Amino acid sequence: MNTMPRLDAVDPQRASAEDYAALTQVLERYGRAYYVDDAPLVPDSEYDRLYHLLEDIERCHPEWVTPSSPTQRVGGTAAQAFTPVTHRVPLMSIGDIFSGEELEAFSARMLEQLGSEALEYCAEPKLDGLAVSIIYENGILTRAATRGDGKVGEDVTANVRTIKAVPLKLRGNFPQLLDVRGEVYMPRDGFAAWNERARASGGKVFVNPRNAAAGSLRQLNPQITAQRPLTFNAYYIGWAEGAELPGTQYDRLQYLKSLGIPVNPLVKVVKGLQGLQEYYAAMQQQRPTLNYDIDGVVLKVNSIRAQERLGFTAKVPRWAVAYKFPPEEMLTKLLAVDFQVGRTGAVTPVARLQPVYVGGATVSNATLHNEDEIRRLDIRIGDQVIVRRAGDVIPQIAGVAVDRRDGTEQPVVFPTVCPECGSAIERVAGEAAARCTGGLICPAQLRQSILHFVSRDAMDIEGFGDRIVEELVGARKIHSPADLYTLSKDDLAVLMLDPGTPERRARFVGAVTAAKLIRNIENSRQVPLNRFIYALGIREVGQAMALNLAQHYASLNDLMAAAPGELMQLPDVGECVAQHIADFFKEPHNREVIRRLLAKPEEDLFGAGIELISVAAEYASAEKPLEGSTYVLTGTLSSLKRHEAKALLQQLGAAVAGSVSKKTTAVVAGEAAGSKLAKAQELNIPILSEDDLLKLLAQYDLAPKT
Ligand code: 5U1
Repeated sequence: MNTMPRLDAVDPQRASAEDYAALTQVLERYGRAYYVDDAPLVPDSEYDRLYHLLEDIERCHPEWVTPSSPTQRVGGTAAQAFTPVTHRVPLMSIGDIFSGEELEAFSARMLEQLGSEALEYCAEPKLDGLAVSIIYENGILTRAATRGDGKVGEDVTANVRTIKAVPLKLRGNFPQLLDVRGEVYMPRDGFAAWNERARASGGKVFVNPRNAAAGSLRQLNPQITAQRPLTFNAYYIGWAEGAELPGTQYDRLQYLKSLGIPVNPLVKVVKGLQGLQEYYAAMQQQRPTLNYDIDGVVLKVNSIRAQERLGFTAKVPRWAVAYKFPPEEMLTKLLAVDFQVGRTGAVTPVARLQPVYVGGATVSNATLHNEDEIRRLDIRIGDQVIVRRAGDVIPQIAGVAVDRRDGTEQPVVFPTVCPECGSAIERVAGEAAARCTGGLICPAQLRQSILHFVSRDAMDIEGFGDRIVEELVGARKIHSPADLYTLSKDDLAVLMLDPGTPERRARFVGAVTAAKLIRNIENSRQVPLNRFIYALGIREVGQAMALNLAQHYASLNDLMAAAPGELMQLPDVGECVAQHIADFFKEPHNREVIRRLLAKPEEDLFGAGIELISVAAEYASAEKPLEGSTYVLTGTLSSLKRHEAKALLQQLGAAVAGSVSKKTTAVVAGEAAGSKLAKAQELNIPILSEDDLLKLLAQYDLAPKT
């Protein structure tokens, strides 16, 4: 079964000819899968690692190297289905570097050979797409070709013509003949939307935007390519006739822009080693906020005269390097799959991984979402899996390196009973999630319900984190959210007196903390109806739905008495959510918890004494001056909480969305705003500061009092 040699263990100096041949074959297979089939078997980082191992072996044994070695060609071979195109000037690849030391060596090399001319560089983001050459004759696009092996590529003219970012006709002072090189790529939002649709319709789901771009460009039917959200950035002039070109790389890019050809806006001229280092750091920081994947920066000597003096090696220019970021995808071993039970009983499989450094953090867990995802990935315990982590995004398993299997891998068995309470696990037809049927007798569901109840957008009771809630549920001090309100300092003191093992000691609650917790609980007793409804954790009732319900019903009793048919008369209430709401309030246990939450302590020993503030009257009478507009909130606001800002905007009739699109009226950006702010800038959507928002609210007497 296992055709792989122990490649992890190969020492280049001791490698046998057999190891070398096997490694060559593996790289050829991976290369074909990547370049020709657009279906990579391993992450790029793994390919790079094996490629560098092959280079090391070849340095020790030059006598083994043949012209067909993967190191002896620039890219992949041209596919048969497209007409081959011989590039007039080869499409070069570019030398990679991975460390600060290699950058210093590059800068020192340039300084040594060019003196002061080497001080100025054109620094560019390295887009993770597909390199193409596009030819314009007398300003008209006449041919586009992929890189192929650098000398011969594939004619993809019909497909490239469908990319709206690529002009079919140049404007301005264009040369008679222009061969422009650049990257075709798929923006992240387009990629996400494409995959979402593909998942829903059972179509082809792409592994990453690069693959999506490559797969789309290599469609034989240009009508299919036209439907894919591809775009293009130029980065080099390969050849030009009949025009005097500017003397620097940066000015040439600006010249291309003047012809109507898109160039990346983050391109910049920087000075010296420090400038190169700062640019790399800035791009690394910006990387998660961009709407496209970049895998490093390209650093080019800016002066074309200096570039010409340095020339090329057999494979790459001497005047440029690609300084790559740490990989966002890595291979690691799947050690086990655990099953976590959430607030509504949904059972989520979680992959336990051999810790691996990826996307700037060590990852040892990744969600597997649900049973269907396990089937889709055909993942097995013991597999080498591709872990992907980009920016702050939760790590995902992007795929399995199937060819690494040796037959010892074990299938993942989805449990039929809850791992926490032993109740049956059920899967409702048409739903992706499997659910534990234990309700609040299940400690996992109880813990999650309590955490939801105390959370910021619900009852906002500070200080009840995972650990304390786990202790209280484990010690049977809490059986429902109502029990929070009858907790005494003594209940918390039990935890103080019994710290137990060193692990439990970390959960020790001090006297001051205990007093603070009790105070926080007391302070939560007065709450707007919408937040209380949200806190109950009814399935599919998020903050917006809770507000919708609270605006309509003057009291909780009215809502509790509503039948599904009545609920469905409200805006945005569908059959499913109406049924969930009615089911929730019909359940005797839930009715009892609500009764206790609202009972006055002086009348009921176990009453929590929560007072609900009706919002219906206030909302019903208010004018809706922002009706029809959509706002997006991002970053941290200092004078009011995000949910408060949201509720106030909604009160004025605005919709508040979670993501930025062309339909967004404005984005309110607080401290440390990230990708939503970047997207707004890209789409030219007005951006409001916190101050602007307060001024807007103040116009309607809604600004919070300070
Ligand atoms: N941004 C950028 N990417 N990229 C890739 N510039 C750039 N230049 C390249 C390549 C292969 O090659 C030139 C140095 C010829």
